[in-house]
Order: sequence, then C-alpha cells, then structure tokens
Amino acid sequence: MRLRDLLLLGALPLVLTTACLESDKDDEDDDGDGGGDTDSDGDGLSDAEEDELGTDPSDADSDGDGQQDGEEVTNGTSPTNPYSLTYAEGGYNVGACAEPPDAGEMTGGSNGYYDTWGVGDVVENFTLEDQYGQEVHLYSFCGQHIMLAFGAMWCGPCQDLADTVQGEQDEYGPEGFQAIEILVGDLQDNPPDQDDLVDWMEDHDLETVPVLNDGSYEVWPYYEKDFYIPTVVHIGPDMTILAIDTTDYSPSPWF
Ligand SMILES: [Ca+2]
Ligand SMILES: [Ca+2]
Ligand SMILES: [Ca+2]
Ligand SMILES: [Ca+2]
Repeated sequence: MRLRDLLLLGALPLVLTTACLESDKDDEDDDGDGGGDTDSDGDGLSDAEEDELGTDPSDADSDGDGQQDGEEVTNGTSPTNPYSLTYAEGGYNVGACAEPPDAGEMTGGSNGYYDTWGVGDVVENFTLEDQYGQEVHLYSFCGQHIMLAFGAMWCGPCQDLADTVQGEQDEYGPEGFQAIEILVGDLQDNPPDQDDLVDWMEDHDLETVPVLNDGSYEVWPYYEKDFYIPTVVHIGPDMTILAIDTTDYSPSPWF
C-alpha cells in the first residue's frame, strides 16, 4: 500500500508520516542513476554522491574556493582542495590533488643571502599575479609536473627560453605538465608592471602559460643558487623538487 493511500485512510500517525517522507527523499532513486536524489545544498551533487566524495552535503562550496562542488567535479578540479580550481583566463592545466601538500623545510643551503629550497623538498605554496590580473597559486598545479622559469625581460637567455615554453606546454601538457614564467625584472631591471607581463606573453606567444610578477622577490631568491638567470626549477606531481637552478629547460627527461 502506498503512503498516499495510508494517509487517505488516516492510518498513519504524524510522526511516522514525517519519517516516511524523509526516508523517501534520502533513499529512493527516482531518476534511476543509482544514488539518492536529494541535493540538499543545490551544488549539483546528491547527498549520497557527496558522502562518497568526502564533500559537505550541506555546503555548496566545500573547500571555499568560490567554485561549487558539482562544478569542480565537472571541470576535473578537486572540491576538497581550495587551491585546485579553474582559472577564468589562461586555460591553465591545473591539477586535482585531493588536499594541499604538506610543505617541508628548506634544505638547499644558503646562496649567500637566503636559505634555499633543495632537491627532495616539498615546497611551500606561493601566490603571484599573472598577466590577466589573476592571483595564481603554485599549489593549483599539484598533481602535474611543474617547470618554473624565473627570468627578467632584459635577459637574452630568458627571452630565448620563453620562446620555447609554449611548445613544451603543447607537447607535455596532455601528459600532465604546466610551465610557469616568472618575471623578476623589466627591460631596465625594475619591478615589472601589468603591461610588462602582457608584453612578455605576446612577444613569446604564451597562450596557456601564466606569466607571474615577482618584482618584489617574494619567491625567486629561495630558488636561486648562483644568481645567473634564467633560473629553472622542476617540481614533481607531489610538489617535491626534482631539479633546481638547472640547465634542463624542458620536462622531457621526466616524461
Ligand atoms: Ca549537494
Ligand atoms: Ca556540497
Ligand atoms: Ca569549491
Ligand atoms: Ca577546489
């Protein structure tokens, strides 16, 4: 006998009616997709799906990164990691680590001015502005092989390297790679401004590569060994340094 018929008969006490209605919401599979149908927070994932994913069924944006849980699943980013998100501009090859990595200590020794990162270290996140004015986080690329290329606009070898970076991105991106250009100086070796970042992108045909501004040396000194640029760093998918201030200007040895 259906619930409706019982109600018509007046056979059910109110408390049982309520229990039956809740039970129907949670357990029945009206659309036949194999899971419960209730989406309590309206983020596009049912409560049952959220239970499996480890997201919060009563919070549409479990990790608080501004992108809803269902949207993240569709886009292939992690709904439980606030650094894993889709950037509005640039088409960057972001990663989907379920949670941010656990950064270690710097073990690379001093370069005479600063302590530096070393091979095997799990690096800290950094956040710098890109050519579109977006705040870009290193940890957004956790899960990918990352190549950082620090340089300055006046530096010829940095220009030559920048000319090759989009090609490397196109070749290795589908295998899990993101190149990141980071400018520490403009043509006069002053801190770059937004127009400089755009010029660098356009001059070197960087279509899906962020150009970040580190004109205030927040990041670069801790990766610098000999104070010659460009300074290239390779970081593995688990955010461990594979090579630092290296002459390997391509990720090819790791693919
Ligand atoms: Ca939901
Ligand atoms: Ca949710
Ligand atoms: Ca989110
Ligand atoms: Ca996220």
